[in-house]
Parts: sequence; C-alpha cells; structure tokens
Amino acid sequence: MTTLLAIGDMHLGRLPAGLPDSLAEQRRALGPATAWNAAIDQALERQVDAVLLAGDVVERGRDFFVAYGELKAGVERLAAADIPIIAVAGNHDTHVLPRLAAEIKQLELLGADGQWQRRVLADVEIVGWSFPQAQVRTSPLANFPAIDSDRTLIGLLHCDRDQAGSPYAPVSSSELEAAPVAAWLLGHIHRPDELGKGRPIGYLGSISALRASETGSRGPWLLSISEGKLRFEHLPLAPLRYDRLPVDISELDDAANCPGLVASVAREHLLTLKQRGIVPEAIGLRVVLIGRSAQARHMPAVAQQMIDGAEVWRESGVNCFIDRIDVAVQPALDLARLATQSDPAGLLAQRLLTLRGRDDAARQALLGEHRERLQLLAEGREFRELDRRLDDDAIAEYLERAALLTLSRLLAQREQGR
Ligand SMILES: [Mn+2]
Repeated sequence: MTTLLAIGDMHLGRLPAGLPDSLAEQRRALGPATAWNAAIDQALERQVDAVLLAGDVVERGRDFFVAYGELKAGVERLAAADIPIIAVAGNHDTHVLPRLAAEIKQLELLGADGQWQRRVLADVEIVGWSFPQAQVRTSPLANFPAIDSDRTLIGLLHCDRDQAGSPYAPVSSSELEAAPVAAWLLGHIHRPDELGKGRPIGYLGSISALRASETGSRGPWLLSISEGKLRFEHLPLAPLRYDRLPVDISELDDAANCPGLVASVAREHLLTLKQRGIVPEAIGLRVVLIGRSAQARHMPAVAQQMIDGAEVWRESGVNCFIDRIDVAVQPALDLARLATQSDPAGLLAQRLLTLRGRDDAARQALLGEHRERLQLLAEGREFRELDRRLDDDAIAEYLERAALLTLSRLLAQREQGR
C-alpha cells in the first residue's frame, strides 16, 4: 500500500483575517504554519510515502523568508524520515516556489516551466504541472502527455476549474475526466471537494481557514492506494475554523435569553465536533437566527447588541467567538387571515401562500419573475465563492424571507399609525 498526504492551498505568510482583538496576538499560531506543522506530525506518525503540495504553498514572492523558515523546518523533519515532498507551483508562488525548491534540496518541484512531469513512488506515479508565470490563460491539459504506465497515476495541478477565461489555468471538468489518471488532486479553490465520493477529482481546499467565509473542516488529505483502489480521508487539523451555526429562536419567549441560547447551541456544536475528533484552537461562529417568532422584528437589534458585547469565551478547551449574526427569523403571522385583505399586506400574504403552496403555475410564474435577477446576483464576483446554485427552493426561500420582512414592517407601521 502507498499512502500520500496531500495538502492544498497553504498560503504560508498570510495570516487569518478578521479575528477578534483578543485573539489578534495569536494570529500567527492560528495561521497556516501551525496547520503545516500539524500536517507534518501526521505524515511522520502515519509514515506516509510522500507529501504532495498542490500549489499556492506561499502567499507572495516577498514572503520568501517567512516561507523559507516555516517550510524548511517542516521539510527537514520529513527528509529526516526519508519522506519526499513533491510540489507544483500555483499562481501565488509561481516564482518563489522554484527558488525555495532550489534552496531546500528535499523539496521537489514537479512540472517546472509549464511542462508536465512524472515522479514514480513505488507503485504510484505522480504527474504534475507548475505555473510558468503568474497568469496562464490556456488549459494546461491541452498538453497532457500520453502515458503508458502500469502504475496508479495521480494528477497534481493548480488550476481554475470550469471558469473559461480565467487567468489561472482554466480547465474544464470534462478535460479532467478525460485524462487517464485515477485521481486529480487540485489546488486554487479554498473550499474542499468531497474527494471520498465517486471519481476523485477535486480541490483539496485550504489547510486552515484564512478568512471567515472559509467555513467547515480544513486540513490535508490522507490518500491510501492499494492495488489500484483509492481511499481518501480528510484530516481536519486546522487550528482555526469557522462554522455556520443555525439557532432556532421559535421557542424563545424573551429576547433577553437569546445570548444564552446561542451559547448553548454553540456548546452542543463543539461537543459534536469533539466527538468527531475535531478540536481547533479557535472557532468563529457565523450565527444565523432562524425560526418563527412574534419578536422577529426586534431580532436585528438583539443581534446587534450581541455582536457589540461579544467576547471570546472558552468551551471544551476551544476559544469561541461570534464572527457575525444573521437574522433570518420569520414573523409569526396569520397569513390566511391577512390574505383575505385587498391592501398591500394582503397582497403580500397571498404571494407568500403561493410560494409555500404546491408547485403550480402561479408559483412557477412568481419564481420565474425573479430567477434571472437572483441568478445574476449569485454569480457576481462577491458571492462566487459561496458557490450558490439557485434552484427553485433557494429562490422561494429568498423571496419568502424578503416578503416576510416587508410584511412585518408594513404591519408594524400600521400599528404605529393607530
Ligand atoms: Mn491559486
């Protein structure tokens, strides 16, 4: 059996952004260098046959010395155990990675000058390509070599998948699928794909969260290859993680109890993580208040108070902080009664009932009116990383939320007018 530890975007030299003030001093300890060291511990403990780096190992050229120190210490520990380190360069480290490879002799750069290159490791062969300059507008797969090998082939590449016109080595899914490799280990996109499912072609993801939008588990992947069969295991050893935390306030009778409820849901979340063996140094919670409540319209103010007064707290040995709070609480309203009225509130209530009802022509017409506009927004650069596919349910959810908010404001105005 051959085992490989595959690491995606590390960006050594970059520090996590947006931490609360009281964790600012720990920024370095919560950054990618800590994850890199933990990954090396795993590589040594599991005695892997090689460590693979899928590009953007280093954030910028001027981080040579930061990366040199951090990378070198790790590479030397691996080299002492005779574990090779094989890397391809990405768009961030096009120039600095070859320089580091020239200085650190155990670090092997694969596919220099944009030429595909192969590296044999027992019964496995790694085939990789490195960025020759910071921008590459054509697909590197156009020059993928014809390979005649009875070893299991593993592709290692930094690229932008299914983004035609991207300056970062655009490749299409169909090109990746057509290549004669057993797996593609990709770098560039920080959100990891589910490599354990189906044909393993996907992004390894960042090794540790670099910003709050990088939610969920981060870390290297352990790949075991035995008689041509591949097994993937994600090792979520990132020192910093962010998670979306839905908190249902439907049962809350007093808004003043909201912080306590958030704390208890956070506690449960951390216990669940702990049971899965995931214990980061710090966790940023992206709270989403959900549910239906008569207090819905007070919740934005409650959320703001919580954010203003938020401090880091310890839970299960982890530093917890609230990164943000979104309010998606729906007002508890008697829609059926409202819908009998012919005023704006009544018209809104009717549309809400249509949205929640069965999928008939009226509902489709309503969704159709907004599909294109919402899709354009979702594809905007700001939201692209969210990778939000807008199906009918997602559109209905957005429309419902907007309509309910408007409706509760209308009703509040009416109350005040009385
Ligand atoms: Mn990149």
